[in-house]
Amino acid sequence: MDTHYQIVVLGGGESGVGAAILAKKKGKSVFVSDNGRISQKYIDVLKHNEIDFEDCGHTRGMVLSADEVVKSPGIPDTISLVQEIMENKIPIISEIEFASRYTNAKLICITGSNGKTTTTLLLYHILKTAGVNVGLAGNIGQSFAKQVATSSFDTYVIELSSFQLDGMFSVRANIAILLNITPDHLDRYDYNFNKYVDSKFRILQNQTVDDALIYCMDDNAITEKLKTIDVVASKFPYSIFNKNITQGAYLKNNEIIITDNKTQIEMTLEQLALQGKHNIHNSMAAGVASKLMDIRRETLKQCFSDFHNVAHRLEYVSSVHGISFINDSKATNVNSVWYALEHYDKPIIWIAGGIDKGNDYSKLNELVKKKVKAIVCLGVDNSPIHKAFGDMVETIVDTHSAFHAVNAAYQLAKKGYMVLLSPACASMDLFENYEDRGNQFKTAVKEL
Ligand code: UMA
Ligand code: ADP
Repeated sequence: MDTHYQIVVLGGGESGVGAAILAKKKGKSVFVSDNGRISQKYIDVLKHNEIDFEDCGHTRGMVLSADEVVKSPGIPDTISLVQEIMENKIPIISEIEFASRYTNAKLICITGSNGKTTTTLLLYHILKTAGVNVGLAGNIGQSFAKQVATSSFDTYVIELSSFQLDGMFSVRANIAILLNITPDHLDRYDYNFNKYVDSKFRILQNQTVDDALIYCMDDNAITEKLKTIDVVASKFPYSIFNKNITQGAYLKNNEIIITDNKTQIEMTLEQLALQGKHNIHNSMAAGVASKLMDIRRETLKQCFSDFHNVAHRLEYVSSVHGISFINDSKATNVNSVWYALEHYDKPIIWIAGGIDKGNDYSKLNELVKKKVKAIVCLGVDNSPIHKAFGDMVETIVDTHSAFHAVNAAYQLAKKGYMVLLSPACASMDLFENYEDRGNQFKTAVKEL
Protein backbone atom coordinates (compact mmCIF):
# COMPACT_ATOMS: atom_id res chain seq x y z
CA MET A 1 0.00 0.00 0.00
CA ASP A 2 1.62 3.28 -1.09
CA THR A 3 -0.81 5.90 0.17
CA HIS A 4 0.55 9.44 0.15
CA TYR A 5 0.53 11.43 3.36
CA GLN A 6 1.46 15.10 3.76
CA ILE A 7 2.94 14.44 7.16
CA VAL A 8 4.46 11.20 8.37
CA VAL A 9 5.33 11.14 12.05
CA LEU A 10 8.10 8.76 13.07
CA GLY A 11 7.60 7.56 16.64
CA GLY A 12 4.27 7.18 18.42
CA GLY A 13 5.31 8.48 21.83
CA GLU A 14 4.52 11.78 23.53
CA SER A 15 6.00 14.06 20.90
CA GLY A 16 4.86 12.05 17.87
CA VAL A 17 1.27 11.70 18.99
CA GLY A 18 1.17 15.41 19.85
CA ALA A 19 2.46 16.31 16.39
CA ALA A 20 -0.11 14.01 14.77
CA ILE A 21 -2.97 15.60 16.71
CA LEU A 22 -1.87 19.05 15.60
CA ALA A 23 -1.38 17.98 11.97
CA LYS A 24 -4.86 16.45 11.90
CA LYS A 25 -6.36 19.57 13.45
CA LYS A 26 -4.71 21.69 10.77
CA GLY A 27 -6.31 19.54 8.04
CA LYS A 28 -3.17 17.65 7.00
CA SER A 29 -3.24 14.01 6.01
CA VAL A 30 -1.09 12.35 8.66
CA PHE A 31 0.32 8.91 9.39
CA VAL A 32 2.17 7.77 12.51
CA SER A 33 4.75 5.01 12.13
CA ASP A 34 6.52 3.36 15.05
CA ASN A 35 8.99 0.49 14.92
CA GLY A 36 8.18 -0.54 18.47
CA ARG A 37 4.86 -1.09 20.17
CA ILE A 38 2.80 2.06 20.68
CA SER A 39 1.43 2.19 24.22
CA GLN A 40 -2.30 1.66 24.68
CA LYS A 41 -2.68 5.17 26.03
CA TYR A 42 -1.44 6.65 22.75
CA ILE A 43 -3.30 4.11 20.59
CA ASP A 44 -6.53 5.28 22.24
CA VAL A 45 -5.66 8.91 21.48
CA LEU A 46 -4.79 8.13 17.84
CA LYS A 47 -8.02 6.19 17.34
CA HIS A 48 -10.09 8.87 19.05
CA ASN A 49 -8.62 11.47 16.69
CA GLU A 50 -9.05 9.16 13.65
CA ILE A 51 -5.33 9.26 12.88
CA ASP A 52 -3.85 6.46 10.74
CA PHE A 53 -0.95 4.61 12.34
CA GLU A 54 1.18 1.49 12.32
CA ASP A 55 3.42 -0.01 15.00
CA CYS A 56 5.97 -2.85 15.36
CA GLY A 57 7.69 -1.74 12.16
CA HIS A 58 7.97 1.09 9.64
CA THR A 59 6.45 0.53 6.17
CA ARG A 60 9.16 2.05 4.01
CA GLY A 61 6.97 3.05 1.05
CA MET A 62 4.45 4.77 3.28
CA VAL A 63 7.12 6.75 5.12
CA LEU A 64 8.93 7.73 1.91
CA SER A 65 5.68 9.01 0.39
CA ALA A 66 5.60 11.89 2.87
CA ASP A 67 5.94 15.55 1.95
CA GLU A 68 7.51 16.11 5.33
CA VAL A 69 8.59 13.88 8.20
CA VAL A 70 8.26 14.81 11.87
CA LYS A 71 10.87 12.68 13.64
CA SER A 72 10.68 11.95 17.36
CA PRO A 73 13.81 13.06 19.23
CA GLY A 74 14.70 9.56 20.46
CA ILE A 75 15.24 8.32 16.89
CA PRO A 76 18.85 8.78 15.75
CA ASP A 77 19.75 10.02 12.27
CA THR A 78 21.91 6.98 11.72
CA ILE A 79 19.13 4.41 11.24
CA SER A 80 18.72 3.33 7.63
CA LEU A 81 15.16 4.61 7.29
CA VAL A 82 16.17 8.13 8.31
CA GLN A 83 19.14 7.95 5.94
CA GLU A 84 16.79 6.99 3.14
CA ILE A 85 14.40 9.84 3.96
CA MET A 86 17.37 12.22 3.72
CA GLU A 87 18.53 10.70 0.42
CA ASN A 88 15.03 11.25 -0.92
CA LYS A 89 15.33 14.92 0.13
CA ILE A 90 12.21 14.75 2.27
CA PRO A 91 12.45 17.44 4.97
CA ILE A 92 12.80 16.06 8.49
CA ILE A 93 11.76 18.31 11.35
CA SER A 94 11.11 17.99 15.07
CA GLU A 95 7.76 18.23 16.75
CA ILE A 96 8.83 21.57 18.26
CA GLU A 97 9.54 22.99 14.79
CA PHE A 98 6.21 21.71 13.49
CA ALA A 99 4.24 23.16 16.43
CA SER A 100 5.93 26.54 16.29
CA ARG A 101 4.36 27.16 12.86
CA TYR A 102 0.93 27.27 14.46
CA THR A 103 1.42 29.60 17.43
CA ASN A 104 2.25 33.26 17.94
CA ALA A 105 2.94 32.78 21.62
CA LYS A 106 6.07 34.15 23.22
CA LEU A 107 8.64 31.36 23.42
CA ILE A 108 11.09 31.07 26.30
CA CYS A 109 13.42 28.25 25.29
CA ILE A 110 15.78 26.61 27.76
CA THR A 111 18.65 24.29 26.97
CA GLY A 112 21.90 23.06 28.50
CA SER A 113 23.48 19.77 29.46
CA ASN A 114 22.20 19.96 33.03
CA GLY A 115 19.59 21.92 34.94
CA LYS A 116 17.06 22.22 32.12
CA THR A 117 14.16 20.61 33.96
CA THR A 118 14.89 22.38 37.24
CA THR A 119 15.18 25.81 35.60
CA THR A 120 12.19 25.25 33.33
CA LEU A 121 9.98 24.25 36.25
CA LEU A 122 11.20 27.11 38.43
CA LEU A 123 10.53 29.68 35.71
CA TYR A 124 7.15 28.13 34.95
CA HIS A 125 6.27 28.27 38.66
CA ILE A 126 7.21 31.97 38.81
CA LEU A 127 5.28 32.94 35.66
CA LYS A 128 2.21 30.92 36.61
CA THR A 129 2.16 32.39 40.12
CA ALA A 130 2.44 35.85 38.58
CA GLY A 131 -0.70 35.16 36.55
CA VAL A 132 0.90 34.79 33.11
CA ASN A 133 -1.14 32.56 30.73
CA VAL A 134 1.79 30.18 30.35
CA GLY A 135 2.26 26.61 29.10
CA LEU A 136 5.03 24.16 30.02
CA ALA A 137 6.38 22.09 27.14
CA GLY A 138 9.23 20.26 25.45
CA ASN A 139 11.64 17.75 26.90
CA ILE A 140 9.71 17.61 30.12
CA GLY A 141 7.07 15.09 29.36
CA GLN A 142 4.49 17.30 27.69
CA SER A 143 4.36 17.69 23.97
CA PHE A 144 4.43 21.28 22.70
CA ALA A 145 2.42 20.32 19.60
CA LYS A 146 -0.46 18.86 21.57
CA GLN A 147 -0.71 22.01 23.65
CA VAL A 148 -0.64 24.22 20.56
CA ALA A 149 -3.48 22.07 19.20
CA THR A 150 -5.62 22.11 22.31
CA SER A 151 -4.73 25.19 24.42
CA SER A 152 -4.27 28.89 23.85
CA PHE A 153 -1.32 30.02 25.93
CA ASP A 154 0.27 33.46 25.40
CA THR A 155 3.68 32.24 26.56
CA TYR A 156 5.46 28.89 26.64
CA VAL A 157 8.40 27.84 28.74
CA ILE A 158 10.00 25.10 26.63
CA GLU A 159 12.73 22.75 27.77
CA LEU A 160 14.80 21.71 24.75
CA SER A 161 17.13 18.76 24.38
CA SER A 162 19.83 18.81 21.73
CA PHE A 163 17.85 16.12 19.87
CA GLN A 164 14.90 18.50 19.62
CA LEU A 165 17.15 21.41 18.63
CA ASP A 166 18.63 19.34 15.80
CA GLY A 167 15.23 19.25 14.11
CA MET A 168 14.53 22.97 14.60
CA PHE A 169 15.09 25.40 11.73
CA SER A 170 12.74 28.37 11.90
CA VAL A 171 11.79 28.52 15.58
CA ARG A 172 12.56 31.90 17.11
CA ALA A 173 13.19 31.99 20.84
CA ASN A 174 12.06 35.35 22.21
CA ILE A 175 14.07 34.51 25.27
CA ALA A 176 16.78 31.84 24.94
CA ILE A 177 18.46 30.41 28.03
CA LEU A 178 21.74 28.55 27.65
CA LEU A 179 22.63 26.98 30.99
CA ASN A 180 25.86 25.07 30.40
CA ILE A 181 27.46 22.75 27.86
CA THR A 182 29.44 19.78 29.11
CA PRO A 183 29.89 16.39 27.41
CA ASP A 184 26.70 14.33 27.18
CA HIS A 185 24.96 12.26 24.49
CA LEU A 186 28.25 12.17 22.58
CA ASP A 187 27.24 8.80 21.11
CA ARG A 188 24.72 10.80 19.02
CA TYR A 189 27.36 13.36 17.93
CA ASP A 190 30.14 11.12 16.51
CA TYR A 191 31.94 11.55 19.86
CA ASN A 192 32.67 15.11 18.75
CA PHE A 193 32.02 17.68 21.48
CA ASN A 194 32.01 20.58 18.98
CA LYS A 195 29.06 19.05 17.16
CA TYR A 196 27.17 18.83 20.45
CA VAL A 197 28.02 22.49 21.22
CA ASP A 198 26.73 23.51 17.77
CA SER A 199 23.52 21.64 18.46
CA LYS A 200 22.96 23.56 21.71
CA PHE A 201 23.71 26.87 19.98
CA ARG A 202 20.85 26.25 17.55
CA ILE A 203 18.72 27.82 20.30
CA LEU A 204 20.04 31.21 19.08
CA GLN A 205 19.16 30.77 15.42
CA ASN A 206 16.50 33.20 14.16
CA GLN A 207 16.76 35.49 17.19
CA THR A 208 16.40 39.20 16.40
CA VAL A 209 17.45 42.41 18.12
CA ASP A 210 14.17 42.33 20.02
CA ASP A 211 15.07 39.03 21.67
CA ALA A 212 17.22 38.09 24.65
CA LEU A 213 19.95 35.54 25.25
CA ILE A 214 20.49 34.60 28.89
CA TYR A 215 23.63 32.52 29.38
CA CYS A 216 26.04 31.27 32.01
CA MET A 217 29.25 33.25 31.87
CA ASP A 218 31.02 30.68 34.06
CA ASP A 219 30.71 28.01 31.38
CA ASN A 220 33.81 27.67 29.27
CA ALA A 221 32.22 26.01 26.25
CA ILE A 222 29.58 28.74 26.03
CA THR A 223 31.94 31.70 26.39
CA GLU A 224 34.44 30.22 23.91
CA LYS A 225 31.75 29.62 21.31
CA LEU A 226 30.28 33.11 21.83
CA LYS A 227 33.67 34.61 20.88
CA THR A 228 33.31 33.06 17.43
CA ILE A 229 29.79 34.14 16.49
CA ASP A 230 27.70 37.30 16.15
CA VAL A 231 24.76 37.40 18.50
CA VAL A 232 22.02 39.80 17.44
CA ALA A 233 19.86 39.38 20.54
CA SER A 234 20.55 41.37 23.73
CA LYS A 235 22.90 39.43 25.98
CA PHE A 236 22.15 38.80 29.65
CA PRO A 237 25.03 36.86 31.22
CA TYR A 238 25.02 35.53 34.76
CA SER A 239 27.92 34.45 36.92
CA ILE A 240 28.81 33.49 40.46
CA PHE A 241 32.39 34.81 39.99
CA ASN A 242 32.19 37.87 37.78
CA LYS A 243 30.69 40.99 39.35
CA ASN A 244 31.05 43.26 36.31
CA ILE A 245 27.65 42.47 34.91
CA THR A 246 25.41 45.38 34.03
CA GLN A 247 22.51 43.38 32.68
CA GLY A 248 22.05 39.81 33.89
CA ALA A 249 22.85 38.42 37.34
CA TYR A 250 25.82 38.10 39.67
CA LEU A 251 26.68 37.21 43.23
CA LYS A 252 27.58 39.83 45.81
CA ASN A 253 28.17 39.00 49.47
CA ASN A 254 25.85 36.01 49.60
CA GLU A 255 23.20 37.78 47.54
CA ILE A 256 22.06 37.17 44.00
CA ILE A 257 21.70 40.50 42.20
CA ILE A 258 19.46 40.46 39.15
CA THR A 259 19.86 43.62 37.14
CA ASP A 260 18.79 45.15 33.85
CA ASN A 261 20.90 48.28 34.12
CA LYS A 262 17.99 50.34 35.47
CA THR A 263 16.62 48.40 38.44
CA GLN A 264 17.77 45.44 40.44
CA ILE A 265 16.39 42.64 42.59
CA GLU A 266 18.39 41.11 45.44
CA MET A 267 17.89 37.63 46.91
CA THR A 268 19.95 36.18 49.73
CA LEU A 269 21.08 32.61 49.11
CA GLU A 270 19.37 31.39 52.30
CA GLN A 271 16.04 32.45 50.84
CA LEU A 272 16.40 30.02 47.94
CA ALA A 273 14.52 26.74 48.17
CA LEU A 274 17.01 25.20 45.75
CA GLN A 275 20.34 24.65 47.41
CA GLY A 276 23.76 23.90 45.89
CA LYS A 277 26.10 25.83 43.63
CA HIS A 278 24.49 24.53 40.47
CA ASN A 279 21.13 25.78 41.66
CA ILE A 280 22.49 29.30 42.17
CA HIS A 281 23.14 29.25 38.43
CA ASN A 282 19.69 27.84 37.69
CA SER A 283 18.03 30.42 39.95
CA MET A 284 19.96 33.24 38.28
CA ALA A 285 18.84 32.09 34.85
CA ALA A 286 15.19 31.86 35.88
CA GLY A 287 15.46 35.16 37.76
CA VAL A 288 16.81 37.09 34.79
CA ALA A 289 14.08 35.66 32.53
CA SER A 290 11.45 36.64 35.10
CA LYS A 291 12.78 40.18 35.24
CA LEU A 292 12.59 40.38 31.45
CA MET A 293 8.98 39.26 31.78
CA ASP A 294 8.38 42.14 34.25
CA ILE A 295 7.52 39.86 37.16
CA ARG A 296 7.16 41.75 40.42
CA ARG A 297 9.99 41.45 42.92
CA GLU A 298 7.66 40.11 45.67
CA THR A 299 6.37 37.31 43.43
CA LEU A 300 9.89 36.37 42.43
CA LYS A 301 11.11 36.22 46.02
CA GLN A 302 8.10 34.18 47.12
CA CYS A 303 8.55 31.69 44.27
CA PHE A 304 12.28 31.30 44.80
CA SER A 305 11.65 30.25 48.37
CA ASP A 306 8.53 28.09 48.01
CA PHE A 307 9.56 26.11 44.89
CA HIS A 308 9.64 22.33 45.22
CA ASN A 309 12.01 20.60 42.85
CA VAL A 310 10.99 17.39 41.12
CA ALA A 311 12.16 13.99 42.33
CA HIS A 312 15.43 12.25 41.34
CA ARG A 313 17.59 15.41 41.54
CA LEU A 314 19.64 15.35 44.76
CA GLU A 315 16.50 14.08 46.46
CA TYR A 316 16.84 13.22 50.13
CA VAL A 317 15.23 9.81 50.67
CA SER A 318 15.76 9.01 54.35
CA SER A 319 18.29 8.32 57.06
CA VAL A 320 18.82 4.75 58.30
CA HIS A 321 20.99 4.29 61.42
CA GLY A 322 22.70 7.62 60.80
CA ILE A 323 23.35 6.92 57.10
CA SER A 324 21.56 9.29 54.73
CA PHE A 325 20.42 8.16 51.29
CA ILE A 326 20.26 10.59 48.35
CA ASN A 327 18.58 9.82 45.03
CA ASP A 328 20.22 11.71 42.15
CA SER A 329 19.17 9.23 39.47
CA LYS A 330 18.75 12.06 36.92
CA ALA A 331 22.52 12.68 37.09
CA THR A 332 23.21 10.91 33.80
CA ASN A 333 26.47 12.64 32.90
CA VAL A 334 29.79 13.49 34.56
CA ASN A 335 29.13 17.17 35.15
CA SER A 336 25.93 16.63 37.15
CA VAL A 337 27.78 14.08 39.32
CA TRP A 338 30.55 16.62 39.89
CA TYR A 339 28.00 19.02 41.42
CA ALA A 340 26.51 16.24 43.53
CA LEU A 341 29.88 15.14 44.96
CA GLU A 342 30.92 18.74 45.45
CA HIS A 343 27.75 19.65 47.32
CA TYR A 344 28.04 17.22 50.26
CA ASP A 345 30.59 17.24 53.07
CA LYS A 346 30.01 13.72 54.43
CA PRO A 347 32.00 10.61 53.46
CA ILE A 348 30.21 9.07 50.48
CA ILE A 349 29.37 5.57 49.28
CA TRP A 350 28.78 6.31 45.63
CA ILE A 351 26.44 4.23 43.47
CA ALA A 352 27.33 4.78 39.79
CA GLY A 353 27.16 3.17 36.37
CA GLY A 354 24.72 2.14 33.66
CA ILE A 355 25.04 2.93 29.97
CA ASP A 356 28.18 4.97 29.45
CA LYS A 357 27.63 7.65 26.77
CA GLY A 358 31.34 8.21 26.16
CA ASN A 359 32.19 9.63 29.60
CA ASP A 360 35.51 11.19 30.56
CA TYR A 361 35.54 10.48 34.30
CA SER A 362 38.83 12.25 35.02
CA LYS A 363 37.01 15.45 36.04
CA LEU A 364 35.75 13.58 39.10
CA ASN A 365 39.15 12.28 40.26
CA GLU A 366 39.83 14.94 42.86
CA LEU A 367 36.37 14.77 44.44
CA VAL A 368 36.35 10.97 44.44
CA LYS A 369 39.76 10.84 46.16
CA LYS A 370 38.60 13.38 48.73
CA LYS A 371 35.09 12.20 49.52
CA VAL A 372 34.27 8.73 48.20
CA LYS A 373 34.93 5.80 50.53
CA ALA A 374 33.62 3.04 48.27
CA ILE A 375 31.94 2.65 44.90
CA VAL A 376 28.99 0.41 44.18
CA CYS A 377 28.62 -0.15 40.44
CA LEU A 378 25.09 -0.53 39.16
CA GLY A 379 25.12 -1.54 35.52
CA VAL A 380 25.44 -4.41 33.07
CA ASP A 381 28.94 -3.39 31.97
CA ASN A 382 30.79 -1.80 34.88
CA SER A 383 34.22 -1.87 33.29
CA PRO A 384 34.43 1.91 32.58
CA ILE A 385 33.88 2.67 36.29
CA HIS A 386 36.46 0.07 37.34
CA LYS A 387 38.92 1.44 34.81
CA ALA A 388 38.47 5.03 35.94
CA PHE A 389 38.40 4.56 39.72
CA GLY A 390 39.70 1.06 40.49
CA ASP A 391 42.98 2.47 41.83
CA MET A 392 41.39 5.37 43.62
CA VAL A 393 39.09 3.78 46.18
CA GLU A 394 39.67 0.81 48.45
CA THR A 395 36.42 -0.95 47.68
CA ILE A 396 34.55 -1.19 44.41
CA VAL A 397 31.80 -3.78 44.00
CA ASP A 398 29.47 -4.83 41.17
CA THR A 399 25.71 -5.05 41.50
CA HIS A 400 22.97 -5.56 38.94
CA SER A 401 19.84 -4.37 40.72
CA ALA A 402 18.83 -1.38 42.83
CA PHE A 403 18.07 -3.75 45.71
CA HIS A 404 21.58 -5.21 45.72
CA ALA A 405 23.20 -1.82 45.21
CA VAL A 406 21.40 -0.31 48.19
CA ASN A 407 22.18 -3.29 50.42
CA ALA A 408 25.83 -3.35 49.39
CA ALA A 409 26.14 0.39 50.00
CA TYR A 410 24.45 0.07 53.36
CA GLN A 411 26.94 -2.62 54.41
CA LEU A 412 29.87 -0.45 53.34
CA ALA A 413 28.62 2.73 55.04
CA LYS A 414 29.20 3.80 58.61
CA LYS A 415 27.20 6.15 60.82
CA GLY A 416 27.58 9.71 59.46
CA TYR A 417 28.18 8.52 55.87
CA MET A 418 25.87 9.13 52.97
CA VAL A 419 24.87 6.82 50.16
CA LEU A 420 24.58 8.74 46.90
CA LEU A 421 22.98 7.33 43.77
CA SER A 422 24.39 9.67 41.12
CA PRO A 423 25.15 7.32 38.21
CA ALA A 424 26.78 9.49 35.48
CA CYS A 425 25.17 7.07 33.01
CA ALA A 426 21.88 6.35 31.32
CA SER A 427 19.68 3.76 32.98
CA MET A 428 18.22 1.65 30.19
CA ASP A 429 20.53 -1.37 30.64
CA LEU A 430 18.79 -2.38 33.87
CA PHE A 431 15.82 -0.03 34.18
CA GLU A 432 13.01 1.43 32.08
CA ASN A 433 14.34 4.96 32.56
CA TYR A 434 15.98 7.17 35.20
CA GLU A 435 12.69 7.50 37.08
CA ASP A 436 12.34 3.74 37.37
CA ARG A 437 15.96 3.56 38.62
CA GLY A 438 15.32 6.28 41.21
CA ASN A 439 12.04 4.74 42.33
CA GLN A 440 13.57 1.27 42.73
CA PHE A 441 16.40 2.86 44.73
CA LYS A 442 13.92 4.59 47.04
CA THR A 443 11.90 1.40 47.51
CA ALA A 444 15.05 -0.53 48.38
CA VAL A 445 16.08 2.13 50.92
CA LYS A 446 12.66 2.02 52.55
CA GLU A 447 12.95 -1.78 52.87
CA LEU A 448 16.25 -1.61 54.80
N1 UMA B 1 10.92 4.68 17.80
C1 UMA B 1 10.75 4.41 16.46
N2 UMA B 1 11.85 4.14 15.70
C2 UMA B 1 13.10 4.10 16.22
C3 UMA B 1 13.28 4.42 17.59
C4 UMA B 1 12.14 4.72 18.36
O1 UMA B 1 9.64 4.39 15.96
O2 UMA B 1 14.04 3.87 15.50
C5 UMA B 1 9.72 4.96 18.61
C6 UMA B 1 9.65 4.17 19.90
O3 UMA B 1 9.18 2.87 19.70
C7 UMA B 1 8.70 5.01 20.73
C8 UMA B 1 8.82 6.40 20.13
O4 UMA B 1 9.69 6.30 19.01
O5 UMA B 1 7.36 4.62 20.67
C9 UMA B 1 9.39 7.27 21.24
O6 UMA B 1 9.92 8.44 20.77
P1 UMA B 1 10.96 9.24 21.68
O7 UMA B 1 11.95 8.32 22.30
O8 UMA B 1 11.50 10.35 20.85
O9 UMA B 1 10.10 9.77 22.89
P2 UMA B 1 8.78 10.64 23.02
O10 UMA B 1 7.84 9.78 23.80
O11 UMA B 1 8.27 11.21 21.79
O12 UMA B 1 9.32 11.76 24.01
C10 UMA B 1 10.12 12.85 23.51
C11 UMA B 1 11.31 13.05 24.45
N3 UMA B 1 12.14 11.84 24.51
C12 UMA B 1 13.41 11.81 24.04
O13 UMA B 1 13.95 12.77 23.60
C13 UMA B 1 14.13 10.50 24.15
C14 UMA B 1 10.79 13.38 25.84
O14 UMA B 1 11.90 13.70 26.65
C15 UMA B 1 9.88 14.60 25.76
O15 UMA B 1 9.31 14.83 27.03
C16 UMA B 1 8.76 14.35 24.75
O16 UMA B 1 9.34 14.02 23.47
C17 UMA B 1 7.84 15.57 24.53
O17 UMA B 1 8.53 16.63 23.93
C18 UMA B 1 12.24 12.74 27.68
C19 UMA B 1 13.73 12.40 27.67
O18 UMA B 1 14.11 11.39 28.22
C20 UMA B 1 11.88 13.33 29.05
N4 UMA B 1 14.64 13.21 27.08
C21 UMA B 1 16.08 12.94 27.05
C22 UMA B 1 16.75 13.49 28.29
O19 UMA B 1 16.13 14.31 29.02
O20 UMA B 1 17.93 13.12 28.55
C23 UMA B 1 16.71 13.63 25.84
P1 ADP C 1 18.24 18.20 32.84
O1 ADP C 1 16.80 18.41 32.56
O2 ADP C 1 19.11 19.12 32.01
O3 ADP C 1 18.70 16.79 32.81
P2 ADP C 1 17.78 18.44 35.72
O4 ADP C 1 17.29 19.71 36.30
O5 ADP C 1 16.81 17.34 35.54
O6 ADP C 1 18.50 18.75 34.33
O7 ADP C 1 19.01 17.89 36.59
C1 ADP C 1 19.75 16.77 36.15
C2 ADP C 1 20.95 16.53 37.03
O8 ADP C 1 21.86 17.62 36.91
C3 ADP C 1 20.64 16.41 38.51
O9 ADP C 1 21.54 15.48 39.03
C4 ADP C 1 20.91 17.80 39.07
O10 ADP C 1 21.29 17.78 40.43
C5 ADP C 1 22.07 18.28 38.18
N1 ADP C 1 22.04 19.72 37.89
C6 ADP C 1 20.98 20.57 37.94
N2 ADP C 1 21.34 21.81 37.54
C7 ADP C 1 22.65 21.76 37.20
C8 ADP C 1 23.59 22.71 36.70
N3 ADP C 1 23.25 23.99 36.47
N4 ADP C 1 24.86 22.29 36.48
C9 ADP C 1 25.23 21.00 36.71
N5 ADP C 1 24.39 20.04 37.19
C10 ADP C 1 23.10 20.41 37.43
